[in-house]
Formats: sequence, C-alpha cells, structure tokens
Amino acid sequence: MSKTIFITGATSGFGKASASIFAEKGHRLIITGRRKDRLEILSKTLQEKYDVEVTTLCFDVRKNEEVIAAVSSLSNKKIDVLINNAGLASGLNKIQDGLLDDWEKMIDTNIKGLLYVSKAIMPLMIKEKSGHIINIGSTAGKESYEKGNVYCATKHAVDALSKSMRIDLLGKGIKVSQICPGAAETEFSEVRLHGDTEKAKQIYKGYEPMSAKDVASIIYYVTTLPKNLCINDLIVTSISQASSHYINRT
Ligand code: NDP
Ligand code: 8X3
Repeated sequence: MSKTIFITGATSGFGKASASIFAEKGHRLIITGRRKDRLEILSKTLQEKYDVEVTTLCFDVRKNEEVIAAVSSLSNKKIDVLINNAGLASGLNKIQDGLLDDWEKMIDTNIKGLLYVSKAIMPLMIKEKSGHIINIGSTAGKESYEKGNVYCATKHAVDALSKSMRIDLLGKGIKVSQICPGAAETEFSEVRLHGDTEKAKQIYKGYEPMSAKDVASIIYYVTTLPKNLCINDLIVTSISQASSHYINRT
C-alpha cells in the first residue's frame, strides 16, 4: 500500500537516498530542506523515473514559523512516515576551543528543529491513530568521542527524545524508531569542517564507510515490518567500524 513519507533534509545524503528508495517502492513523498534548487531537481527526477507524487517544501527546521507554515500548506495532511533526518555537525574542536555559532547551529537544528517538525506532525498522526516517526540519531548519541562534544550531546538528546516519544505516544497507534548510523560518506564531514573538502575526505581514508544508500536501505527496512512490530532502536555501522572509537583503518 502506498504511503506518504515526509523527509527532512532530503537535499543530500541519507534524506536524498531515502527519497529515492521510497519513490522506487511507489510511495508518495514530501521532500524538504533549505536548498530549493536541489529539491526541485530531485522532485523532477523522481517523478519522471518512478511516476510518484512528490511535494517539495523549502524551509529551515530551526524556524518554527516556517515549519508550521510548510506543514499547514499541505493539501493532504495524512502523513504515514516522518523521517526526522535534517541535521549536522558544525566544527570539530575540543570543547574549550568550540565556537558558540557552531554550538547554536547544532542545538537549533538537531534538537529544536527535530522538535518543531515533530510538534507540527504528531497531531496529524494522533488524529489518524497511525504513523511512524523515524529519528536519525547516531553512534555519537550512544558514546562521546574526542572533539565530538556538542554534536554528541545533540545526538544523545535525540536518543532521549526518541525514547520519550515512544513512551508518551504509547497507545496512539504511532511507531517511534531511532536509527543510529556510524560513519557514512555524505556531505556531513564537509559541513562539519566548514567546507574543507580535502580534510573531509581524510575522515574516510583507509576504510570503507557506509554510503547514503546503505543507510537509506535500513531506514526503508524499518518501515516494512508488520503493523504490530516496531524497531525501537537500531545501530548500524559498516563492517570496518565497531564503535565511535574503533575503526579498522588499513
Ligand atoms: P548531509 O550533510 O549530506 O545532509 C544533511 C541534510 O540536512 C541536508 O539535506 C540539509 O539540507 C539538511 N539540513 C541541515 N540543516 C538544516 C536546516 N536548518 N533546515 C533544514 N534542513 C537542514 O548529511 P547526512 O545525510 O550524513 O546527515 C543526515 C543526518 O544523519 C544528520 O542528522 C546527521 O547528524 C546524521 N548522521 C550522519 C552520519 C554520517 O556519518 N554521515 C552518521 C550518523 C548520523 P539543506 O542544507 O538543503 O537545508
Ligand atoms: C555521524 C557519525 O562518528 O561522525 O553522526 O559522529 S560520527
């Protein structure tokens, strides 16, 4: 049965790869992000390739008024799956050298943005007595690592919020899953390193990280379980990684 999938951060990485998989499987999409040009290109490509309905909503998850306006603008407000994926790391410094601007960006996007989008969409799911919220956490939400400080803290918050959502929404017919990927090569490190592409490539040197498509296949997988089952929490890494601290580099 065709579902409506609302994806935050669909202009790149996991969100974009998820949009492709769900479109390939014949689902309706609502793809969102700040880069309008990318949303429009992706929408056109997916509609042409898979003949599915794609709606684009261009907004910044950090701005609650933009989130509310975007969700209110939807003509069909039945959302089956919300993928809270938009997020970023900004900066890779020891905490004593951290920049306030980086900290605020991460807290506002990864925690407050996820809350704003969820707050706009949860009532729609509650009304339908069904839905699936998938929060993209991280191995950084399970353990802290050197220079990860505020990013790790925001992903620990996603971990706590995922558990809280599942508890508070119990009995409402809504599944809440958290997926915690380890290292995957997307634009993530380029963003974290403020656009230094060469340094970003070094992060993935000497081992095989996951691809965006790998993670998207896991996101899709958790939506394929029977109605009575919910994957609560799932950690996924490439075979080269055992934890945030152990990567088998050659
Ligand atoms: P990318 O940088 O490739 O994609 C990030 C996406 O988030 C983009 O589509 C971007 O869209 C969107 N985004 C960022 N800030 C905002 C904002 N303020 N408002 C709306 N959208 C925003 O990274 P990934 O795909 O790797 O990351 C996706 C998620 O996965 C993040 O939450 C990240 O923390 C998490 N993660 C990543 C891992 C990795 O190793 N890559 C591992 C574990 C978790 P736009 O700029 O157009 O707004
Ligand atoms: C992204 C993975 O290891 O860079 O969440 O924190 S890591």
